[in-house]
Amino acid sequence: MHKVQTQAPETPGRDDIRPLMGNEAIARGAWEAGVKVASAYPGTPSTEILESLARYPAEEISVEWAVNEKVALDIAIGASFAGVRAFCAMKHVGLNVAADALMSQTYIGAHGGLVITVCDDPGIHSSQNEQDTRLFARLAMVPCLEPSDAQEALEFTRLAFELSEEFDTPVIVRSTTRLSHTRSAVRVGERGSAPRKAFVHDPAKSVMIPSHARARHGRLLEREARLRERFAQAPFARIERGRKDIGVITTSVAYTYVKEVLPEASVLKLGASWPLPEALLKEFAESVERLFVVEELEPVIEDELRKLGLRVEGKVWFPRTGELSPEVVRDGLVAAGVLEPPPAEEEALEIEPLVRPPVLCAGCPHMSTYNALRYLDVRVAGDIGCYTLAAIEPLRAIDTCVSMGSSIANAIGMARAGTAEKPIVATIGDSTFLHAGIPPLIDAVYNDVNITVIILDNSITAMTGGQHHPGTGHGIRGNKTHKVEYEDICRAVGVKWVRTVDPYEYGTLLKTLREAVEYKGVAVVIADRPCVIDPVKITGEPLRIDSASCIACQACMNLGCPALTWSDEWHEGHHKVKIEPSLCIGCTVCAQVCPTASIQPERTE
Ligand SMILES: Cc1ncc(C[n+]2csc(CCOP(=O)(O)OP(=O)(O)O)c2C)c(N)n1
Repeated sequence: MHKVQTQAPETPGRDDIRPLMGNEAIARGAWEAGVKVASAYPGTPSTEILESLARYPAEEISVEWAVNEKVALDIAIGASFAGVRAFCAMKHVGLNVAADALMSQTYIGAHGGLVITVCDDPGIHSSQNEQDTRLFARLAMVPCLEPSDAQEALEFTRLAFELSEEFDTPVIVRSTTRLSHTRSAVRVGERGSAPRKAFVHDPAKSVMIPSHARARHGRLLEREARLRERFAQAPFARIERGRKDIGVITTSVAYTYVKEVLPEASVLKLGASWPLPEALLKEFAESVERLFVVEELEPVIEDELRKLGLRVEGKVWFPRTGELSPEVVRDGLVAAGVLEPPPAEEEALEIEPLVRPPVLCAGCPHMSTYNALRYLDVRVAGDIGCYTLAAIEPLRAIDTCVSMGSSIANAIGMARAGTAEKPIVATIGDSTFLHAGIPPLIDAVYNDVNITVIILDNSITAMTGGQHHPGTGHGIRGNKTHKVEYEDICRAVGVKWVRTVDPYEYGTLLKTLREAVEYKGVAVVIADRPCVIDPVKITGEPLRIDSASCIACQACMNLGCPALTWSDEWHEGHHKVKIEPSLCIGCTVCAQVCPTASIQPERTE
């Protein structure tokens, strides 16, 4: 009988089966592989991987949040040079940040096993795009493993370390939101003891100057050829013979959809999507009459098959954007004439879930800053974090948002364009500022640009669920560590005008922001107030609105606080407002913007 556990014991038995999320399984696989150093920067859907690894004993594994993904990868690379197994995790766009290191390290290879888990987000559940990491793997000529469920996520991660050492290469394990966040039964194993190797002084391999790099490029091609052969073997390739007239090549979670929708087809399940086992692809293609490829996002496998001169049907039936699902795969196969359309009454039963629009939390300290910016009528270059929600109703206070850390340099560009009809402000969260905001701040000072930068310091990485960063003074295991001071950083890079304000003090905030935008040069305002999910949050009395004196001006509503809702009462044709006491945290910002002093603590009644 298999044991099903909800809590992870430290020493698992042989038949130890646990309900693990894909991300927990990846962490488990890395731990079982004997990984010694793990680093990551949070990003949905990858964040829980490092959080899970941090639950293993500190004596076994060093687990730390890095300041950004490039730093995370470089730390893992350093540990690999030093001869231990090293791991880093990131979301797909994190690989853009880490790409520079990856593109060189692929030439260098791996001494201690070097594994990078990258979690893609097809369907854009919580990202700025839905790029396909498999294309990156191909560009970097780095093997890319694609588990289809949590069990494979564990096993492939463990195997990735072996591949990395055997083939002298970094290895990417690609997950997706669906896999990372789905929980299923996973058989776990013991922690293996990976050998620690001595540092090898080999500049021709480890120092990428042109003469060394030229020689290494050729080695990559040899490595690619050897990997192709390996990826034709189990567990990276499996043929499941079925109908001869229909064959499907598939990978990752798409495999499970194919099995659900078309269980009778012949299937070639690939566990690695780069480099592809050409001979096996050909052999399978020739063994079936009609060949389909079902893959999420880009036609990576399909293009490879075409290059081999094979007839294949893929993106003509299955979308290149968004997430696949059994329904989407079935629709494609219906359109292709392989399946009959489902009976009409079955379709009538399909219920579309109601999508709840995202909102800032009640009492979120970002609200007052954006409310004040709207009042000041400025051009706002935004950035990525919870505060990006200020772009939508009712705040509508952000004009642009590109990628993490873009805001300050975007503001510089707007100022340099010379067409600004309004003062230019960049808003950036504390984690984002540390991630990629410091170089553009240096640039703004260096080039003497006239912009205001607002650092929204809520002492947490809120967007991804509340992780520590160098500005919180704590590490991933809750350990106390050095806390970065933003004022010191700003002054150190030459900013002359720096002020810190509490965004819950609306009057002071507004006055400070006005002074900042009037200042000629780089002005920095640090809006310092812990996030409402932070343990040191404010817990004031909930407020209430005195309906008799409320004149329905709705100034409080412009804050976008979800604790404020419409009341059933009216004033001169306009809705009055009420406060939901179970949501209100008593921040008092709404009371401060109320012109009739109608908002008071609940207890005064
Ligand atoms: C390159 C990259 N890495 C990670 C993420 C995921 N992510 C989005 S915003 C964010 C940080 C948010 O923290 P902060 O700037 O402090 O703002 P807050 O959400 O706390 O308001 C992260 C990690 C991303 N979108 N892009």
